[in-house]
Amino acid sequence: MSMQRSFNNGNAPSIESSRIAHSIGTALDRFIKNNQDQFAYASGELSQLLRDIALASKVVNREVNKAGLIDLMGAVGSQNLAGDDQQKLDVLANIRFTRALAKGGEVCALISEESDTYVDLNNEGKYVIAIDPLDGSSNIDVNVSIGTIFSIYRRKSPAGTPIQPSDILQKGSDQVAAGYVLYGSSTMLVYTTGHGVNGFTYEPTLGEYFLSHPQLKMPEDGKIYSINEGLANSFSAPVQAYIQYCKDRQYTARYIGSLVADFHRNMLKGGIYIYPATAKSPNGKLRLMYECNALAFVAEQAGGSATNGKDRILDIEVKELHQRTAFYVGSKNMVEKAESLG
Ligand code: AFP
Repeated sequence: MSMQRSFNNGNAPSIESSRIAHSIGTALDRFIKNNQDQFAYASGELSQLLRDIALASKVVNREVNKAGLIDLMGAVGSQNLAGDDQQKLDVLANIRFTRALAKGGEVCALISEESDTYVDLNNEGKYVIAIDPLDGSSNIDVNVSIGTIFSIYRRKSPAGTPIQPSDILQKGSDQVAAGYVLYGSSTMLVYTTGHGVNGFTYEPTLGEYFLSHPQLKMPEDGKIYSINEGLANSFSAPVQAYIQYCKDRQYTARYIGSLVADFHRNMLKGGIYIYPATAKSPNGKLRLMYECNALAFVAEQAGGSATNGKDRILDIEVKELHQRTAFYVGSKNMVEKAESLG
């Protein structure tokens, strides 16, 4: 068959090329380039920053995939500020992302779960990033899905001047982009720049992310609830009432203990993830700056909702880097129902 026939350039072909070779979709690089003019400050730096994150995630993905083979499982023997045992892969992922962002030069300050204070990168950089380099680390050693979560802000002070608290402690509603990487049965990068949510699946033999989930929408309702029910005795009465509400309707309980994985499933299928205040964590367990804000932005952009059980997550004032919050995120109607019992 001639090239002309198979690619439909001339007369109508009898066999379409798409039936012989499935289209593999738009590569992430091309997608970012094609959509660059959507950004308020379209100078190309935010595009480059997204590429840096994608590149670092590919390196982390490689390491996650061979963790069992090269002694990357297990704890380092230290704890991060939140008191969690640091795993080798936590530390490694933090190094990979920090290095990639430092090299890129677009970021002036990095806030990470793994660092007590923010890290100065390039003072000329126009962006601030908050990142959980490897979330769900208790799942590393047992080959269960884990993720990376990131939020990107534009700095408020002029580039080249000393970084101010107002550059660092920005509200979720100030995010210019946010997303996550899910290291699961396949690896996906999902992000938003405030113009909907797009998901890209990693093709390891080509070493590239391809658009697989354009303009993701979260179902308005769902039948999946994700909560650590083992802690139920210390949940407030309204949270217990909502769990009972789910049970009365025979909803499905699904809880991985990796926020990214639970969130991603609920976004695709319709569901709610709740991590409420508990006796052990009276302000909630999850971190506002590098876990909740990013997913709240993605959720809202996909038509979902994210609150602390009362207030919108993106409106919460940030007072400290490692601030915790209760987190209700998922299908709009489910979050509303859970809140209505409060
Ligand atoms: P780690 O990264 O320390 O494992 O924390 C994971 C996490 O922040 C989030 O991804 C999970 O949904 C949640 O904590 C699990 O917490 P519980 O183990 O208390 O249910």
